[in-house]
Amino acid sequence: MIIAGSDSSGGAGIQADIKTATCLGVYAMTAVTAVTVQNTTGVKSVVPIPANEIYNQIVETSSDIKPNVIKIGMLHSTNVINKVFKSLNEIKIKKIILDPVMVAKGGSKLISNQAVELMKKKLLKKITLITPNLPEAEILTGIKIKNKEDMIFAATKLMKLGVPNVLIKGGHLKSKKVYDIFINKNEIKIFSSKRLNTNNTHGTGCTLSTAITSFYSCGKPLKKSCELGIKYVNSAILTNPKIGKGHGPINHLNSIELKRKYK
Ligand code: PXL
Repeated sequence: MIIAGSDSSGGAGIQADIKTATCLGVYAMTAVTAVTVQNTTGVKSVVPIPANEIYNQIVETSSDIKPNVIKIGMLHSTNVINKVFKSLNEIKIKKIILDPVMVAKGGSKLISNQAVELMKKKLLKKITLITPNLPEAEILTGIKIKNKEDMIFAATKLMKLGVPNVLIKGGHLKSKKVYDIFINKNEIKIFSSKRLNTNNTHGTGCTLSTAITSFYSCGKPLKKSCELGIKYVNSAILTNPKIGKGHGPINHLNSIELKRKYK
């Protein structure tokens, strides 16, 4: 079950989430939180879906088909966070992965300041894993992150706020390789990947959190799900279709092969 916003350009948000789950062999249900008008050059408008409708989408779909795991993306207001929180309590699914979406690739804000505070106070205690990028981790912890040690420090602070597992993504760090750090009370694992020099990274955060959700929903352990999710996103960036005039999309299809009869 994916709770997130729609991206009309198809590269991020719910569209990226459904493509990712589907290409990894997983069935996706959705609760749309907002409809954005955007293309690869930027967000033109954001229309929120009424919080009650978001609540209904979550409760009605889950009472029919029980989700294995829930992924949460864009939650723009305190009202939405409160209603999502209420629905999570009712449907009693314990495996929840939160991508704390704050800003779109072009710089548009996708969440209010009050909502960030409520996310910290309420939602972080309810989830299994959070997957912030560096700017999001900085906002949630108040820690300025300049290197791997700062990343670990910020991850520890997030654990103190009540999240048992943290994956901080290091794509924004000025480093030769990309370091993503997974941490919980038992271990610290640094995943290191090749940095790919391209502008076409729209939707990488949405895609990674849903890839992790997909692997986790199939029964893989959380750390392994993170490792495989990072691999999937890395391949998707490497084989990106080079379309769009701004931050282009990545290749969600990289995991699948078309059968001969459809060629
Ligand atoms: O990548 C963050 C993100 C999340 N959700 C929606 C988005 C974006 C970025 O554009 O549009 C709906």
